[in-house]
Amino acid sequence: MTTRSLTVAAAQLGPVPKSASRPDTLARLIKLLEAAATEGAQLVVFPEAALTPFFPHWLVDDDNELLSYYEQSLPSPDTRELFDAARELRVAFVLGYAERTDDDRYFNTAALVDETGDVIHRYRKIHLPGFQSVQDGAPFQNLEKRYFEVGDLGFGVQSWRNTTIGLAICNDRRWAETYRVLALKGAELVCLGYNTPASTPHLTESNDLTDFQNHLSMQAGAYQNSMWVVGTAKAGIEEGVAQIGGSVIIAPSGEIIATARTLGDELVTAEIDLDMVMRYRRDVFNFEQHRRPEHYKSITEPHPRGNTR
Ligand code: ING
Repeated sequence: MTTRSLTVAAAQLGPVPKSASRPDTLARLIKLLEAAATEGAQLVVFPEAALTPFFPHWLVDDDNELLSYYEQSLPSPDTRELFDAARELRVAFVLGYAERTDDDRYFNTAALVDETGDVIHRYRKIHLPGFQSVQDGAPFQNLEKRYFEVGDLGFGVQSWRNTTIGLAICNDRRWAETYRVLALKGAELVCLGYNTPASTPHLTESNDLTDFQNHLSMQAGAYQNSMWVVGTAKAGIEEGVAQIGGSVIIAPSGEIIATARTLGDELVTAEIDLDMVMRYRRDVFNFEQHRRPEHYKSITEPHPRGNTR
């Protein structure tokens, strides 16, 4: 029996400066897409906020500037060329971008676009880190709670070719529920992008562990849910904020099978065996045979002694 293999690529981006025009940035994405197609990739995963600088890192007090960071449709005139290139190359892709809906709601969104250029699935980021208001004295901000609403689509999955894909975005990858909900819905491959500062002003204790905790989160999620995970960074120093790279392709075993080595535009490609998902779900994380949610009692019941002594 032939194994179900798929060639995937993490298309890591270096910084996208405020000074870059959309066509300039789109040209970088198209170049990565073409390189991925040359390497036989069938699915390319771009980072979170791939089309713009990660603008939650500062207070945008000019409304026109703020609105300029959102896409009102996908494809939009600014992204049409990427969709055309994908259709010509017959490569599917995941694109992270800031979404403005027709009724003026704002989300941190990722879209799955198939090899014909159709948007077949969309996810809106649920775990928004950071703050609603400016943190005085901080060298940079995280104002995602100011610029985005909490995603209202839940964690959905999408059948594509002979597999099932789930999407997540950045901070979602740190939460166990992200992977578990997607796995319970049948996802075999989770695609996510991230913009992660190498050091975060209000998280000083973990700042030496940023790279470790980046991979730890995704490796744990992949292993504990028997899923492939592709995590793609927007890396490098973007508008003064040093962001980590470390884009990866992680197997259901939890092993990192490919990783980025630079902080710039870099393609990380691998052929993955989708049937490894089924083997781990048969032998180790067999939810039906071994998982006992009915015995966990209510997960909201506080411990009688309370969880802080
Ligand atoms: N960025 C960061 C992330 O979750 C962060 C915020 C950094 C949270 C370090 C915790 C620790 O990777 C986004 N955009 O979510």
